[in-house]
Amino acid sequence: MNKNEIADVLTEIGTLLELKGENPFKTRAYLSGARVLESIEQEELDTLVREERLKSVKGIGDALAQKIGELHTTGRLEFFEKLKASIEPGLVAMLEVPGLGPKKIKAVHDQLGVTTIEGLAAACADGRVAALAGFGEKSQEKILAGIRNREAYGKRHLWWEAQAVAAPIVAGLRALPQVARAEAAGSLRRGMETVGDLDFIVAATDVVPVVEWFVSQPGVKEVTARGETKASVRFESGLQADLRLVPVEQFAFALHHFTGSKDHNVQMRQRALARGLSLSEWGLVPAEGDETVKAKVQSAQVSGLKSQVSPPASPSAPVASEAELFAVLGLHFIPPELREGLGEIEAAEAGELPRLVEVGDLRGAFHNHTTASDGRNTLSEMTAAAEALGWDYLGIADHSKSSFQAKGLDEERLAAQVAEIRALNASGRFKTHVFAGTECDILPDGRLDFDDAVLAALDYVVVSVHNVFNQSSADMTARIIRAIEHPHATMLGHLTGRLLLRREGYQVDVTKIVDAAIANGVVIELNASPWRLDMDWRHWRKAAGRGLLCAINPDAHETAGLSHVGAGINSARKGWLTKEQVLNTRSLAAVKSWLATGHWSLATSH
Ligand code: DGT
Ligand code: CA
Ligand code: CA
Ligand code: ZN
Repeated sequence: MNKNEIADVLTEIGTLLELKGENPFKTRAYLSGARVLESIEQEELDTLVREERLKSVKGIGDALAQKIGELHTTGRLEFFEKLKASIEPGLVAMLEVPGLGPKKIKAVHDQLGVTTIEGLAAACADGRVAALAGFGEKSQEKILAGIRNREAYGKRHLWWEAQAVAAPIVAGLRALPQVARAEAAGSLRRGMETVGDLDFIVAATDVVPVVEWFVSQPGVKEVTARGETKASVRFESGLQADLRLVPVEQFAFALHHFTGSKDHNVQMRQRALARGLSLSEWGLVPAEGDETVKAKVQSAQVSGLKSQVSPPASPSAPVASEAELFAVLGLHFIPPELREGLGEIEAAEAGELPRLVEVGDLRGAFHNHTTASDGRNTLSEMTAAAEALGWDYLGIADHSKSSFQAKGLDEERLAAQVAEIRALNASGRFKTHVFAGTECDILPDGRLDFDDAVLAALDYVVVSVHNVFNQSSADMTARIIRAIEHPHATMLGHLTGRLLLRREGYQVDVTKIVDAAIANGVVIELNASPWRLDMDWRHWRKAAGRGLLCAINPDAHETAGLSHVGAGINSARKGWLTKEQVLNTRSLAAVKSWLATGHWSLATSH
């Protein structure tokens, strides 16, 4: 295990011990152990473990050193496994409810005997929670609202997490000898920010072994359907997956149909009908006589499946790929990300589809954190990771002083970091150039967290809202616009502050903010963190069409987080963005000159 994974385990141990009511000194030792690990470099940790010198580190005692060593070497910890097994799963699940920490969970458990989220909801509903010391009406309301949100949000999953489940399944399916083609379809393939369920489409010569393989994947908790052309499973995470098996000549039609979206499919079918053709998941046949409908009547009873629909009797136009399917209907290939029924068919007909930005176009990114604020890897670790990705530049934008909970840097620490970055660049240690920036808090009145002279010493400035979210839309919009108008603002971070499936963003007037950004030559970031994807893809096409420049920023808090740009690319593509509309596709030289002059003059050129 690497140091961040070990730190995660230690943090979880601390939380679980607190849940059990252990001595606070003991629980705190794990949490501070986690912080210590985050602040040293991976190589240093490797050496300390190898030379058995972990105990010599301040804040790491005998017991902790032994556990870190075990995790580092084996990736497992018996103590942790036993601890997890000793706690009711319902209590652990409660940790996900906003407004509930380990102390409060222990209180409701000990005093009300509540062991499940359902039990907790009932205790809130009849007022027993409010009556407990340290709770009250307000806190009871918040817990109940948190439980309801969790139910609503629990039905969907982050694209990033769904992709991590889907990728090995697609690879595994393709490796089966009976499988000719396999693809993940649905919202996952369209790059939606959240995914309801997974949809796999497989062309196979022999279906039984494929279904067998699919339902016995690790993490499958329940097989909800199993037939000759379809199987469905539910994973432990709650995520569900459908597998559909088709003959190879139907593959392109099935893949297109189950990729969706529904709106796109409806428009495609209308287009086919206008040409006298009927398009379905099985094929493309003459519309007259409508074989498709007749065929639907015969339904096979297969165990676990409600009904089974057969393909049409008359042969479909042979179509070997989606590209051919689009071509038959007089369209250029429409990338899955654009298939939302938002004008992509018209653009494909006119030959006006954009050449969408790709991960390989990115040459760096601007908004990233280090251990100086709330990141978990040091400046040199982050730079090494950027270099390994082949990036020409990496922007470091740690938090500013008002974000004290994130160890925001004050003027003095910021100056030291800038000096460190300049020295690192001068040393020639890495091929990747590091830009010195800040993620500067936008104060409640729209002023920035640093004085002009401090900001002027930096290569660039990301401005973001991190507190006082409850302003009116008008006040929040004015606050953000004031920051955008600041002469030192380079880009706006996470426009709405939303956390997908966890927290709605604050209310803002997006159009007004986009206008202000364009007028001031300020970039708006597409925050690529899989939890954010903010500004939302639905705004980008129009905004970029009016001249707004985008930066796809991973907001990485550790080296692994740099790869989150992949999630940002999905959203950028859904927003019809091209390489030219994304600042961090430009060369180092172009970005340097843009930062030095460009965005100031852009304003006057409009
Ligand atoms: P999700 O799973 O909620 O994130 O969204 P999707 O888009 O993956 O939806 P899903 O899994 O229900 O179905 C996959 C695709 O199959 C969907 O995007 C379009 C197609 N599809 C499913 N049901 C219908 C339907 O009733 N009409 C049409 N036209 N297409 C459908
Ligand atoms: Ca789906
Ligand atoms: Ca589905
Ligand atoms: Zn931020």
